[in-house]
Amino acid sequence: MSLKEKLAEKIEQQRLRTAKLLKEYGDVKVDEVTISQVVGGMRGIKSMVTDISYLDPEEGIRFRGYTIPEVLEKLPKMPGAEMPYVEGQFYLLLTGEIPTEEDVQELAEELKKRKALPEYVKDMLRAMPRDTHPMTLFAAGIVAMQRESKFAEYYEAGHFNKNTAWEPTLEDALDLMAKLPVLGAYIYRMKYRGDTFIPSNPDLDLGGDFANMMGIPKPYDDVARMYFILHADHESGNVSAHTAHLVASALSDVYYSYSAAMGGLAGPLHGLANQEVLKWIQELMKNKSGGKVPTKDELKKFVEETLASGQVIPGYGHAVLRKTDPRYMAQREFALNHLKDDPIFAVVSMLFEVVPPILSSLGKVKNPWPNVDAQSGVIQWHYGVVEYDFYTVLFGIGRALGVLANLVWDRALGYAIERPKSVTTDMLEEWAGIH
Ligand code: FAM
Repeated sequence: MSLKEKLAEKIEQQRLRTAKLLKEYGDVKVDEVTISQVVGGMRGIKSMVTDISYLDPEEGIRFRGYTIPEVLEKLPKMPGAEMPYVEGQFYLLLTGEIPTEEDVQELAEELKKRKALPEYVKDMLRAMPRDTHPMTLFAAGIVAMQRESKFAEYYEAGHFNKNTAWEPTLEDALDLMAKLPVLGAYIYRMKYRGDTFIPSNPDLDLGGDFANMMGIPKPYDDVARMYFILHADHESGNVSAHTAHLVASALSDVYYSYSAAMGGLAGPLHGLANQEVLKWIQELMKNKSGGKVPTKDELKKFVEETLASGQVIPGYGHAVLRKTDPRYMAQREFALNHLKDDPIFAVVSMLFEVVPPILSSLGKVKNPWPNVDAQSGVIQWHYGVVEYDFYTVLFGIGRALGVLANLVWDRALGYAIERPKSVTTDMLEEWAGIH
């Protein structure tokens, strides 16, 4: 069964579930909302629905019900690879099923046909000042390709219909997913490697071809596969996923939606933490331990100094998670195999011992354990991707897997345009009994 046929079958079943909930149980209460949630970024309010991933505070992310160790174990791998095909993760997120090797090959072939980056995108990128931030180039490249949108064409032609709108959206999602690694690598080589574009190799899988276009030898292909799979999705309420969903709810196509999402991912509170970790460790090694791996006591002192100066320890803590992020553990396992002699990884490992007891002793930190970002920048640095600014682009390529799967389902289930209600401060004061 092709991916499209499989999706059509799943969508039909899911529509019945959603229709029943709406028709028979539409008045059932899901949550209550407090003033601190309304003022405080809507934190924790249950007000969105997605089946692509769910973040359990104790277990971490589950992709379509599977934990990270399960995903890494169950998804098909190519012979000789340590990490599964990225295409397999996309198939899982789209359909909810672990693909067979044949399913993966079919999707990989589909993506290969679609990966050519239009020449006008390259021309546009080259016309922009070379010191433009790579995320700006990335978002601009995505929105520039909006003219390719099959959904926009279908809508313009007056074909819009709630039953079929997911089909051109799937076409757009496949097109964009195929092109993002090419766009990312193009930006990297243009900006940081003297404008030496490496063409895509049509025989390679998504992760393998990304490593090829970046110009980085093995095992960077596995690093790319791991990075994209682990960053694929983190529920729908985070800034990038939510932005894409919101923009798409106006029936904007995936190009408009995903480029807007990248504006959110570029923000310091969202996509930048991995570079903060690296900067912080390198500052420690430069200023405190003469360029060498510090002793445990030196490290403890540095952690305490950072806290005393009012800064947070980057890479530690999480808004929802309450244990070590399984994405950290998966990357740590890889690093234990491949980065054993890397001095920065030695510090990362030592921090894993030193930081949690110190943060716990503060008594206010809800999660003293490391998050995904405590590890990912270090691995990129090890393989020569030393340009911090580029790390968010990598995140943006990976995050598309989940966000684009969500956008296909948004259309399939006919989710409404988002329009939460805002209130005034006077009203809050009145409800609080202040007036
Ligand atoms: N170091 C020092 N203090 C910390 C801390 C850390 N790593 N994590 C939390 N705290 C403090 C926090 O600042 C707050 O203090 P105040 O009450 O004085 O303001 C207190 O502990 C309670 O915070 P919380 O409820 O445990 O965490 P939040 O939900 O408010 O914030 C984070 C979550 C991720 C923003 C926070 O843990 C943090 O700033 N961590 C360091 C930066 C980081 O690693 N960000 C990446 C997050 C990553 F998962 C991602 O989204 N990419």
